Amino acid sequence: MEKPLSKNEFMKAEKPDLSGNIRATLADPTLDRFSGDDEQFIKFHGIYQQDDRDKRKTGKEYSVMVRTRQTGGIVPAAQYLVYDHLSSKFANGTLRITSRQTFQFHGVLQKGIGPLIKSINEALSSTLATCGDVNRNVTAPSNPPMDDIGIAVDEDAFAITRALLPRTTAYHSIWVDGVQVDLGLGEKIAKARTAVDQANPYMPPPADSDESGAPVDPLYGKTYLPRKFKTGFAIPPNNDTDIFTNDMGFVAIIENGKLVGYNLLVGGGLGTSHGNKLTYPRLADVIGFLTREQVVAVGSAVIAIHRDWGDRTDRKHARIKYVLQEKGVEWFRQELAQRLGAPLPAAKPFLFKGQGDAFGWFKQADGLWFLGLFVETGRVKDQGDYKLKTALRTIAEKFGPTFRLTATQNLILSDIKEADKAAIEKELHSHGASIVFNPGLIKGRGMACPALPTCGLALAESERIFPAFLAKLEAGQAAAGIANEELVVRMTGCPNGCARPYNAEIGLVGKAPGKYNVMLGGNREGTRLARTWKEAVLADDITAGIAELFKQYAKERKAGQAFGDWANEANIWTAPTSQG
Ligand code: SRM
Ligand code: SF4
Repeated sequence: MEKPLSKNEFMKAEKPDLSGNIRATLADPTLDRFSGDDEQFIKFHGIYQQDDRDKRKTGKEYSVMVRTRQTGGIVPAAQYLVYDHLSSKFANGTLRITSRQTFQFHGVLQKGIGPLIKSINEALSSTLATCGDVNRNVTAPSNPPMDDIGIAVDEDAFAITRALLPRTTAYHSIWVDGVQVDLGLGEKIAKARTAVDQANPYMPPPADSDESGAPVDPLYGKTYLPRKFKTGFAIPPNNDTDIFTNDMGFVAIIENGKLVGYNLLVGGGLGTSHGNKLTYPRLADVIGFLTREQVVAVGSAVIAIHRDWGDRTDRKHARIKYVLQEKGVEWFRQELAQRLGAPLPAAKPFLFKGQGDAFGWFKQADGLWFLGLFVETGRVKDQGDYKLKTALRTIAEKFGPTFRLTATQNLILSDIKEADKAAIEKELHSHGASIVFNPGLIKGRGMACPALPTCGLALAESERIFPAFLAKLEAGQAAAGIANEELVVRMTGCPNGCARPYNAEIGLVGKAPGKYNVMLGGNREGTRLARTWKEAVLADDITAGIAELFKQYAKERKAGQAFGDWANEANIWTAPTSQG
């Protein structure tokens, strides 16, 4: 018997413009939340309904999280200043850099959503399709282009971003035209709608129309994709975007100093559910080679394969990684060839040598400078004497650098004049943020997802306990005589994998309050999955257990061998292991 389609499929088919009842809910001042199908529709608009989980005992306090779109993590200073202002006015006062190079606003109340999203659009960004069954934010190397190659990769990332945006007009009609507020943001943002649309790199091209004149999305059709879809770009040897974990990846191929095209990767994805064997983390397969001119056509064809072949009956099993795994790479190559009219040539050789961000000052190719900054768990905030948010606002106002969000939740300030370097450093030091320059190689490589109190899916803490957890691991390293050696540690509050623990050297995956599955054996290059070493362990027991492993590693390792590479081969696996 054929399995029935999932509920979301009916919902999308009924309202293909994705408008739901959002307008009516916003217009009703008595409502403090979205309900029914709208909880799903708002995701396509970049909004997640949440409640403060610390307060559940006394009743639910609703708010939303809003996610922006920033291809390659690029945020001009003027846009950053608008975000800074909005985060204080409409959100919880913080800005959260995500593991896919975007910003999230948390704790936005119902009446603030309209002005917030309208302002984001007027600041020349968007929240359209940063969530939902569509292509999400496109990641790309966050270091400023050092040459023509970096510039070309950024251009291609923006080209595919626009091509894969859904063409619904409901988004702009609800949030941009439909919200009537004077935000008093002065000249920092363009006001005229047409000028904004023309200047906004995230404005989707117009939709097609059907026989009745109703708008139709030429790529996504009426029911969009079976599930979310993620695209990234990487320039070897640095795998800073963790390219193998994306549904679709473009790996730059450079010959004689020139970008000749990309290798196409398809079928990565990390989300799993505890106890559901149909779900597992998977790294992408290398499919073939394409030229720059083919990026949009090939990217659209891959999306169309997910659209047509992804599982629309079980949302837990609906990502394109399952199509690759179950139908095979050869099947995928042939399906793609059929859609493109010819097969892609064989992939070209490439090699990743590491990932992670560099901290401190670096000279750009154009003679200007960029500054890599550590942002603990991606949270830009003022807390006590640590006032990173104020420092960044002052720097943006005085020096106007381009902000670049990294896929490890850190920040780069770029396009800085030599003469401004000392003043920028002073600004950060005087706001108690000296750590941003030199976090060490364990904090600087680490990542944790938001988890509690905002994430409705969290089973355990993550962001809030991560700094203390890393401090204990650092103490374990010191006791083993390997202080401050590079180590990729990532933690999530549930098995969805938002901070990508499944290919870390040490990955912690929330299983229950206070307990985590411990994954070991991923590598620094991000090209190997970790395996479950122990299940449902208390956080304190994990640090004690790993401290013992550090001692064993210090004794046994070969020259230059990383912890993850050692763990993958060492005699430490007591039980049959699984991935996820
Ligand atoms: Fe994620 C759902 C946060 C990157 C896999 N993710 C969520 C939600 C929206 C929870 C929800 O559905 O109610 C989380 C919001 C928490 C909060 O309070 O902010 C959330 N995900 C995040 C972020 C903010 C984590 C971070 O530490 O930065 C990242 C935002 C990225 C962005 O800007 O677009 C984020 N999520 C990821 C990644 C990593 C990546 O893409 O590189 C993954 C693993 C890769 C993958 O997609 O397989 C990831 N998130 C998930 C999943 C599991 C999907 C699956 O296939 O099973 C969910 C749950 C779902 O979709 O049902 C999820
Ligand atoms: Fe929430 Fe789980 Fe993602 Fe963490 S990994 S943000 S707990 S969905």
